[in-house]
Amino acid sequence: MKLEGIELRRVAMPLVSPFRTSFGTQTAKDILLVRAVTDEAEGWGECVTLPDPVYSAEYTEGAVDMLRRNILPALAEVDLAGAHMVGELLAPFKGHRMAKAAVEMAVLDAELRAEGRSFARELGAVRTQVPCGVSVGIMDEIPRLLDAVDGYLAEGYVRIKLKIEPGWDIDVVRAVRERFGDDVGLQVDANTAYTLRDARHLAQLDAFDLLLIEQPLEEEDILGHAELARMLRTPICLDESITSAQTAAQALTLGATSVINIKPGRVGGYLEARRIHDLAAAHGVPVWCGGMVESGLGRAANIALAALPGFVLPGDVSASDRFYRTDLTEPWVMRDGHLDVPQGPGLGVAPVPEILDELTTWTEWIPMGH
Ligand code: SMG
Ligand code: MG
Repeated sequence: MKLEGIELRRVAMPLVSPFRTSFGTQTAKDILLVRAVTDEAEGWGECVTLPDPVYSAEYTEGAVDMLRRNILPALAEVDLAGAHMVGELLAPFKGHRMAKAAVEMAVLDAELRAEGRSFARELGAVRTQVPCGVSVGIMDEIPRLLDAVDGYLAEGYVRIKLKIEPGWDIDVVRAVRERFGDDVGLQVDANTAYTLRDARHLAQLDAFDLLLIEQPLEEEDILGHAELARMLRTPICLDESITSAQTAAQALTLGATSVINIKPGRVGGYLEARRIHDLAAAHGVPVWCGGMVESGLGRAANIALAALPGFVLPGDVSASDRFYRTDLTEPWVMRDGHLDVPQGPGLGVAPVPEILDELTTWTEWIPMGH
């Protein structure tokens, strides 16, 4: 396989409704796509950065700069035999895992399409369908949230995740339990909004039999999470803190997390995501697939990943219409609370050309010949 060039492309995708988390409100996505063109096939990668460094240190303009300045020049220098080489080639550059992950995904897609193999097969999927969870944003008032949850349950989502922050937590969870009962799979995500001083407050969540509480404390506070874990019955699940298989191993050893949210972008790609899955499986620790409001491209790869055996909890893997009226690809449609794992070569889906053209705001072609 010979990499001929990489196209960077940004697409503007309006959200069906504002999505509010403890770090801000999103009303549209400005998605950075990476298209890898090889002599045999082309492949798509999706960068999951946000415009500002509010979820993690990365941000979209920074990713574009990194790709131009370091990542793509490093790949242009070698004969790239496949996606397995990308991580090692980029290891000299610290961090920037979302930018690295996007390129690795594009190269992997091109490679798999050329060979006629799917992401699911390559990663080790054991299921043909995955159950769908949905992440529900912070709202102005509880009745509106209850309506939203009601709608998602009616659509068939098998698990609800509530975004929380100080002032929007215990009462909200109580209201959801009172209205929808104890059988609904329910979990919460704080996106680092609390400190250890909130431990007794957060312990009130123990009354509601939640599947887990996601990332209550700061990204770097592994020991704080370990201490909090000893004070709560609700399992702690790290998201932001887990940036690699190495940090995952440390967090598990220290007792900071008993469940892991795996997001390929956050950890540098689907291959590192699989390593974390394998590590967690060896520890008997459940994992689930997180989401970053991906288009149909990133969603396809996430569905394939979520079909691995250790993904025993429903992920933030929802249908296209959870966020988008028009997706870049054919829409992902949920049936009976599940999505079908794509089986075609590579991602098994590609952007619809007319939709892609219409939503594109910028492109840049970077030749790779050497
Ligand atoms: O893609 O369904 C999705 C979003 C899931 O809540 C979600 N993601 O911290 O887990 C998380 C958040 C980060 C999203 S901000 C883009
Ligand atoms: Mg999270």
